[in-house]
Amino acid sequence: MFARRLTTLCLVSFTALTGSAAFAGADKVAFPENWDKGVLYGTVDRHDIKQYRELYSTKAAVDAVKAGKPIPSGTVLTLVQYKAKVDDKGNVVKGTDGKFQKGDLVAYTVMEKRAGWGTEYKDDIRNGEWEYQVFTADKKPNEKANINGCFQCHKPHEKQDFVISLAKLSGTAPGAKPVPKSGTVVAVADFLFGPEKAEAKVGQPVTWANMDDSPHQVTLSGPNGRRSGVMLKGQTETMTFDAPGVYSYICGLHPNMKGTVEVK
Ligand code: HEC
Ligand SMILES: [Cu+2]
Repeated sequence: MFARRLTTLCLVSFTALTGSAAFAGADKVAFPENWDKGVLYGTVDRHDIKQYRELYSTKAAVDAVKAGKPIPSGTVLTLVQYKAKVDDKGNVVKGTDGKFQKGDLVAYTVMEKRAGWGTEYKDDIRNGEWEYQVFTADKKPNEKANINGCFQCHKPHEKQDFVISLAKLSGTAPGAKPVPKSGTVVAVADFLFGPEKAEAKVGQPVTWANMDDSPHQVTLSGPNGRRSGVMLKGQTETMTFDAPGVYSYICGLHPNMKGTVEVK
């Protein structure tokens, strides 16, 4: 009890000292008791972290997005994380449909939008009217969760109201851009860039093509890291390089996905 109070005090004074945004807003998000009564609008096989995920939305949000309207106040999106089933060697066991299978429930990550929320955040971090929270398998808020990280990773998706899986929610995956006839092609499949070390010529296009159900986003390393658009399944993104060198990049959505392009 005492230790706990001490931690809280430390947190408070740390925040006061650094002046950084507090994420007390997470407390506004209650455990979504009826998450499984909502709409299951997508599942994700996360090859990178061996998880199976289910995405649930309140029905009003699905109806609004399908009708081309903004996501309404009161929307709750619940991403339920499960361990993927693995064999005794730790390899994922796929079902007859080729997809991951549900193992133990790991956590619930939740985002909730309400009119008037978010005003206390600075523009460089604010995610509109959304707040984020993580709940453990026994439905308690996870006090160790990095809520700042939620805001940072979802922030670049401002154009789609910070919802990364919006295309799944609306049931539309917009048409792919054609792959240029010249240049280098890198396939993105099972959370890997292939080839991981690609080669290209100065000024020639390098095209990434996403085969995964999960979205990916090429993000060049370095201070001014150029970002491609977010690629949904079947979509491509193209970049050209004006100077020779070895360019390393990661996926902006799954930072443990890495690749390089050697430009000659
Ligand atoms: C490294 C980037 C990253 C971070 C950090 C992150 N997310 Fe996400 N989030 C994603 C991606 C990518 C998806 C799309 C589904 C998938 O691939 O699992 C997603 C999807 C979601 C969704 C489903 C709705 C949507 O936007 O598609 C919720 C809810 C969510 N995240 C909550 C959180 C919470 C809460 C946190 C903080 C604890 C968090 N996220 C941190 C990348 C991130
Ligand atoms: Cu990715």
